[in-house]
Amino acid sequence: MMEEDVRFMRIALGLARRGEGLVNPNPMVGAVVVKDDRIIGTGWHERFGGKHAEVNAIEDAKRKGHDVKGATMYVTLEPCSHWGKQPPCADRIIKEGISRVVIAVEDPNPLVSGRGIKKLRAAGIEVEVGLLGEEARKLNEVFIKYITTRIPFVSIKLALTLDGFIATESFSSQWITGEAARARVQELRKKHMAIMVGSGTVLRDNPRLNCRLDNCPEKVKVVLDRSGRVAEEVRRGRRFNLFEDGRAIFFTEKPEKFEGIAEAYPITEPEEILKKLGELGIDSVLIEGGRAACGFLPLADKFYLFYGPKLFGRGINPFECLKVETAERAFPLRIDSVEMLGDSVLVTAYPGGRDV
Ligand code: AOF
Ligand code: ZN
Repeated sequence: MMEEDVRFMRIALGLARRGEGLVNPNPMVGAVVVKDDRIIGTGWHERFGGKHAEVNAIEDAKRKGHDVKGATMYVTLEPCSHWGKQPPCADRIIKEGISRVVIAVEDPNPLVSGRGIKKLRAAGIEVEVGLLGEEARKLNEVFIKYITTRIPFVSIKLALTLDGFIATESFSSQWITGEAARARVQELRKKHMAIMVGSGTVLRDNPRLNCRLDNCPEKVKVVLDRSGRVAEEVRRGRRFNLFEDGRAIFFTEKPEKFEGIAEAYPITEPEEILKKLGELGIDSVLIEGGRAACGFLPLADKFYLFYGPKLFGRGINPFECLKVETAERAFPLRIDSVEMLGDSVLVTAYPGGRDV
């Protein structure tokens, strides 16, 4: 039976992933209802505020004419016990007469955190927790950080030459990585609610900072613009692509310059900027601005380093601010995966010495 359990939970994890980028700041959740070793219903949390995975799976089974009484449910996150935008899933599972629930990971939401499991057990349901827990935790690394700290999950994305430069000394940086790598960046933008860059990137490249995949929600574009140079350019009549969709937020020493132009907050320390974004309901930030990334290094949760097949020999090193003097003081990383993307390589890493 154990092998079967793993198989069904994997399917539930695959379903959960379909909600990526569409449910933030909620978790991605998938559920499978099984009876007599056959899947009779599947569901996932499809959009923020929408029905939860368990309810979608139960309703799917019923729509197909199945009786869920006595069935087993595989769900990637502990069923909720509280009233939010949706009613408590634990109550619905009990009411439907499901007799066994296999859960990948406990819900870290302080409003739930074990109460859903308790409720199910108190109703006589057999509950198992922890199957593929590591995968489930990784899938919801953004949700887990944000719901427990109210600080957004911070990813740093960089496109580098193999010798570690993001641009030449004259800031030319086009086409370091290939098409496949750039397509992956779109997926990363989908996963994160906000995209952050420095004003230098905006003034030089005039990026859209949007997500061009199907069904991708509009992004919050965060710009660090100490002296308000973007506002000055706007007043001179220059148009910036990042204003075309979504929401733009500037952190600046001169918020007054942005009056009538964009939402702006006083620039502070990186910690304070993240705290502010958390207060604004943003659960995740993808830092794309090469040099803007350095100040956020100690706060980063994940690194996406794309290496293109080029050498510059000299240029802009995005990690220059580290100024490491001796090898033992290096900024430590733990490599999670390495992928070939066309002619480029993606190294995904976490800060060293810290578990996900
Ligand atoms: C589940 N199944 O599919 C999801 C859960 O405002 P609400 O009602 O949507 O509740 C959101 C909270 O519920 C969220 O923070 C998390 O704790 C849990 N999400 N729970 O049982 C689901 N999406
Ligand atoms: Zn729920």
